[in-house]
Amino acid sequence: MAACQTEKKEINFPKTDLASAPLIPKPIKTIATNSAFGLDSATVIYTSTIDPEFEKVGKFLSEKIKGKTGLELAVNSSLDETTGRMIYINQSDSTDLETPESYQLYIKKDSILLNAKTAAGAFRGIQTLRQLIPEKSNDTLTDHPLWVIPSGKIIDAPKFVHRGAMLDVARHFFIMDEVKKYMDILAYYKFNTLHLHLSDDQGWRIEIKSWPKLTEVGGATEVGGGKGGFYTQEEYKELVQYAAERYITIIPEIDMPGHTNAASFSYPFLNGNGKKLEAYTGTHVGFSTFDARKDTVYSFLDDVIGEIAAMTPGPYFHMGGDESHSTKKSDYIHFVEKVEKIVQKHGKTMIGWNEIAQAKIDPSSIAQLWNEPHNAIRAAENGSKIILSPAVKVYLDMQYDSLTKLGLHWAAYIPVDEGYNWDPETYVEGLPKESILGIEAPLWSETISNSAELEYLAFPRIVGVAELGWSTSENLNWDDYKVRLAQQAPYLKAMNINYYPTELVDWVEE
Ligand code: TNX
Repeated sequence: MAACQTEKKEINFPKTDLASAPLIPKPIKTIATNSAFGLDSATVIYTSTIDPEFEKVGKFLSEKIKGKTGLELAVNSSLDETTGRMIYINQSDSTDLETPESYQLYIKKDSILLNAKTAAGAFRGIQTLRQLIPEKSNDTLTDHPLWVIPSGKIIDAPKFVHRGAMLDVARHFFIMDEVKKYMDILAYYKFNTLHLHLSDDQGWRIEIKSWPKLTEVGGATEVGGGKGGFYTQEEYKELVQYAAERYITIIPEIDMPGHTNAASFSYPFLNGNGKKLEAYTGTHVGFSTFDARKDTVYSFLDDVIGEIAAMTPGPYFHMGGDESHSTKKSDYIHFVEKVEKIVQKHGKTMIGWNEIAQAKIDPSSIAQLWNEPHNAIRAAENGSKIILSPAVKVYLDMQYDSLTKLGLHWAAYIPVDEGYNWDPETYVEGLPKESILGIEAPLWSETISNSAELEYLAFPRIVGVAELGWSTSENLNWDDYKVRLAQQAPYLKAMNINYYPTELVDWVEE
């Protein structure tokens, strides 16, 4: 590492207050020291180099700083940089860093030190730093533009290990760039999981080489009669890679035994409802089912799950399992237990919607609560972890109110404050805190088909979900949050995010 010295000329910063910076999610602890770090073209970034991932995090930061300010900051430059201030991203073994995603940020006049145990922790930490860089530079303090970052100390760690968003690419297909854009913003707010709902009655969206008609036939439809679409295996791998660069895990979901019309329409032997198959482009649920008593259905699923598992480095495979209203209960239970074995055989942990708790699932399998607390509690009693996605609070496809155009309202209207004003740790009575893996916000796509529509429903509510998943219960407070949310407007606008400008928030104009 090159030696770094203070810039000769002292800058007289106006008094700053790190503690009132509009950070989302709110860190555990922030201590302001009322001075500032001046980010400018002479600033350099250094990182620990033992784990090469740290250097990648440094490069990611450099790129984002360039995008926001135009500054091009060198990362681990071998030149002897003696004039600039330094941002150092350090791999630390400090026992204060309790989780892999914990980080500490020390901002002083001449240096910024980011400590993390893992590159994932460093990555979460640089999001905080990005949020602290003002949109505009200050041109009056010195003879060149300076971005003033308030000084102080931030100690931070996530509340939940699982902080997710789900995107339904089955009802309407979303192209790669749309999914990537969503991931960019998720990363900025410290999400670590993207669950892709890859199949449903209206479409099958992932290429399976051993069963090509799934996409040739099942991929060609969507709600409303549009042309649908699908990801080739190469494209899916690209999404997985894009996610990994943001320390986001992709969870692939193939929904079954219900929600399977597109699959059965492609390969009719799968069908278990005895009815004539047609392509489906409406929005009803609960009419389709696989045949849970046919061996060939399980050989098919072995291929499908095997191919998807092989392309998915993350530990999970989601088998859906919701709303199988046309499957006999005994068949449903048999099916879930069979599929769980296949998922495990391919080295993955199974996740399913809360209905799977009716079966005798392995304690390692995970139940995702959406509508039946009793099934979540039952799964937890069996030793399973629970992902919280209660429809009345975090379904991003619910309308904000009766006047907002996009979305549904079968569960509730969810205004921005109501989506924020609940405590995931105490929400489900009788569910012990230790059983909660985390929180996830699903976005079903019956009424949306492009980024602008996706964003209108997701933003700003998903930003609140980020805070619910990360920040301690004591730090959750709507009045405090809404002031910070208002200050996200310049970022959301810069990212060209079509957010819903709720009147509950006094949005900052810039
Ligand atoms: C329920 S939530 C569903 C989805 C729909 C959604 C619409 C769940 C596990 N199933 O199939 O798209 O409602 O809000």
